[in-house]
Amino acid sequence: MAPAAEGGATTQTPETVDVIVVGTGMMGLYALYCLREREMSTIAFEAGDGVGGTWYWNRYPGARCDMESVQYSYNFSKEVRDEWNWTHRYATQPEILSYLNHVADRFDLRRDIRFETRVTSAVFDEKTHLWTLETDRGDVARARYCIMATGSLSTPFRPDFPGIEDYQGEWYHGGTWPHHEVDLAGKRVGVIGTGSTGIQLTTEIAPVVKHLTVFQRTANYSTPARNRPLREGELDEFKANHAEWFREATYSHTGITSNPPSTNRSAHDDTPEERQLLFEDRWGIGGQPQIILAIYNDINTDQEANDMVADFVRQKIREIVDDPDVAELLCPDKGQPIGSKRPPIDSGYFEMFNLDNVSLVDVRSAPIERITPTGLCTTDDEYELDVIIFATGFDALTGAMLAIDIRGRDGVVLKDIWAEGPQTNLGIMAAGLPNMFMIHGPGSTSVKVNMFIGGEHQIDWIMECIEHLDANGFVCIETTEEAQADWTAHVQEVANESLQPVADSWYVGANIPGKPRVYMPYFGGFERYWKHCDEIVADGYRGFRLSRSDSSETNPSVAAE
Ligand code: NA7
Repeated sequence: MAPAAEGGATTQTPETVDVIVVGTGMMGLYALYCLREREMSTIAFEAGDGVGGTWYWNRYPGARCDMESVQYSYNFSKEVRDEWNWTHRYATQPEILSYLNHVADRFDLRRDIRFETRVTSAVFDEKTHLWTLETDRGDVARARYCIMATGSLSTPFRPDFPGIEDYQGEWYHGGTWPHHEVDLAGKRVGVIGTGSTGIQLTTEIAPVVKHLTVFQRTANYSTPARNRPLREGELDEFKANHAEWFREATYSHTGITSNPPSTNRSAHDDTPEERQLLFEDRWGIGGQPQIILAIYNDINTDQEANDMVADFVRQKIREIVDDPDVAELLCPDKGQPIGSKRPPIDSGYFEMFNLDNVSLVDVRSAPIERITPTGLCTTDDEYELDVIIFATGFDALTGAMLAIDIRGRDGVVLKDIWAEGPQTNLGIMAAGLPNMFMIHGPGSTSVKVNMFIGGEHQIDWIMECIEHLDANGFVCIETTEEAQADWTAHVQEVANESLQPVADSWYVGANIPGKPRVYMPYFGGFERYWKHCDEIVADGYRGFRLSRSDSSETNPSVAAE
């Protein structure tokens, strides 16, 4: 224990390691594994009392992944693949959390992890080229490199409705669901929000609650998950053909393969009758959103093509929901292209509105004003509720990084440089923050690509980069402002070629009051992204400044710019 200085402050010498990893979700764990393989010293800080990140926190009833379990898995270890057997086409949260725990145990990763410890600040020292991180438990640790595996959807957002402190019922947020059993049976439950969380959760709890009131601000295009146990042989076949699958996924836009795949033609190439047949067929197959959203190759870019699919989903909603007024409310507006908000998949969501104990309240026309001691008030009515569940989403992609006081070279403060929206190079580094790497950062493929494939690729890139620096006597890598500006502009350009930025989604930060409206993920596709990353390396880390300890030498490719 370090001696206490006069006045009670400690003069503790911070422990110094090669790399600090922040967060031990899917990618924090993989980063730890890679560092262990390279015999680099490391500490990981984790806010939860267990590993798993998103899958640790989001333990609300019905939580499930909307990507096929076999594809939503690590690729780096054949052993893990061989020994782990997914049970369903789409895995539940507990199953995914068990998988991540299994990986942590298998590679003995826990011994480097400090649980229940949240990083509060990270400050770069230009003289020593070390980052100093502090935590809410008083840890002070230094490292040559930081890997910020802080998650894309890890900062829960709860609207600031007045009155919550006087509410006498129970309230929960999907993203911080308690570990203990929550008994909703026989209760009047209100769920605010109809994103993926709200859709999964309401469908699961509707049969047990006394009454469920769904407070909807924006209707959502949800399509059937048609989840089922994996068929005999299906898993073995996937494992046996993993290499081919991996190649196909790597050369794809999303890092995901779909069966059936896209027709690879325009929606305009088919007659209305042909389209209808195809839509009906895909609706019957169901599954991950691509099954329907990628039927044609212009759904994401051509408003008319998009309308064709959107109209079909609206037609389905009207067929399923008995009450025509409720059906109309559940139909998304024409101005919201399908796929421009994250598309949910469901297991009977629209059917749920035919139950007698379920009602839908439109809080777009009459917004929620306040929480009362016994429920909540909208501008035109009052609702008595025993339980309120906030399924109101997350401060996506930038929230977790901005929650840490990050200060880089020349006193650069991340909050200031991202005040008008995030700026990064490749979504991996931000100017002014040398040796700090982000996983799934804004400007990377992140949430638009299979997050295992995309994240593993980024970590492999970072490992190669650190090896390159160490092997060549460099102590620092930092993106140049110019390269960052170019990449950030490219991210916007690519998004603007599509319908992605049209809706008020968390992709553009529209769900968080006051957040700058900027399309944050990279929508150029995985193949284009990793090829670009490779080219940068092949060009001697083009756009990055590499320096030695006396700052005498910089990357020749930067000097030549
Ligand atoms: P989402 O998709 O951001 O959904 C949040 C929902 O909460 C959405 O329907 C919002 O309506 C609603 N919301 C937010 N604030 C309010 C207020 N003030 N009043 C009423 N309704 C509100 O979060 P999820 O947790 O469902 O899903 C996040 C991702 O996790 C998901 O996309 C998958 O990638 C997995 P809005 O649409 O903004 O009008």
